[in-house]
Amino acid sequence: MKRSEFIKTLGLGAVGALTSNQLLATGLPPAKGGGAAKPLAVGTWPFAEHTTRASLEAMQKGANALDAVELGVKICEADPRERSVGLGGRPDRDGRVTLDACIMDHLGNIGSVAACEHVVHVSSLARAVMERTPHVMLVGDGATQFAKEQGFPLQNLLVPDSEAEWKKWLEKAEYRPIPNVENHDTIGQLTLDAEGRLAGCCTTSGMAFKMHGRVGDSPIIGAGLYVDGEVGAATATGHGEEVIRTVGSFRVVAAMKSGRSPQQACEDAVREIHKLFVRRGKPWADTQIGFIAISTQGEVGGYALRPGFSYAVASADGVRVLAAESMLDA
Ligand code: SD4
Repeated sequence: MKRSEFIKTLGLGAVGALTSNQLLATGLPPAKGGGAAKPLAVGTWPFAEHTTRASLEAMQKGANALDAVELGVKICEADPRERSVGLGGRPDRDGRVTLDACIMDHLGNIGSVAACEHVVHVSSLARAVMERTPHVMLVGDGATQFAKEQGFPLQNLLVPDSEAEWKKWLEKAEYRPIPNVENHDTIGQLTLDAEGRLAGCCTTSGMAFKMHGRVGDSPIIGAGLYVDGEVGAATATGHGEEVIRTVGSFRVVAAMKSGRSPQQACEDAVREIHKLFVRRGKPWADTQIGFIAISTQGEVGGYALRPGFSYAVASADGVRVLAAESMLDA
């Protein structure tokens, strides 16, 4: 099935219809400074071209940032061809697909689920934790139980292609993340609506063939995602352990609060991660980290440890997929 047909099956036909007259440029330098007009949506990796476009369209029709960000990432979660998010995500080393997600709005409302099985739309489940419980995070069986109580459909998330890959992996059973290849599909998306409200959501199946129960940065507020309604928002992708170690997304937003641009703040955070690799004497050859950020003024930033990271920016100017600048050459 073509992607535009797939999007239509989700009831988002207008999203596909816009494609022909939108600008898609690959390999452009990242947008720096100079805020885009509101509304604005930014998301990690090339598939965010579709998810940010959907979010943008929704906001252009009056949706708020929170509804728009959830609507966008759900497209990716439902797509079985995206192999690190939602349905079709790669399993852990025991063959179980466990998903991580979190969501945050401009007021500091947060919700998160981690190591959650059998639920496609963990972004919506994270939002349900935020809006319908006194807690901010549910994990494992508790998250699935809550999903069931809330009427979320439960299903097998392991698609045949992922199962085949896992079986092949079992032949060697070597856990060695390969940047931009094996683990490149976490979606972190940030939205700024017409009223100036920010929201963000991060959703993933995490590192492929991880230990069962492993939780990455993506559902951890401050690590995989952070939103400050008066400053800006940031989200991360890549090697989650390193992002948690540095409280990466909070670090980016905190730097913006102290006057750094989104671009500078993303660069600072990547450099800090690299500095800790050096200080701890740990190798960084097999790792990738990427951050994206937006300010309340609509400025956009994106930066990575090494080449290969890209992100989509959707605004009234069109939808562009940008190759992020990186700290290392390779
Ligand atoms: C994790 N940060 O689970 C996620 C993986 C990822 O691009 O983002 N890959 O560590």
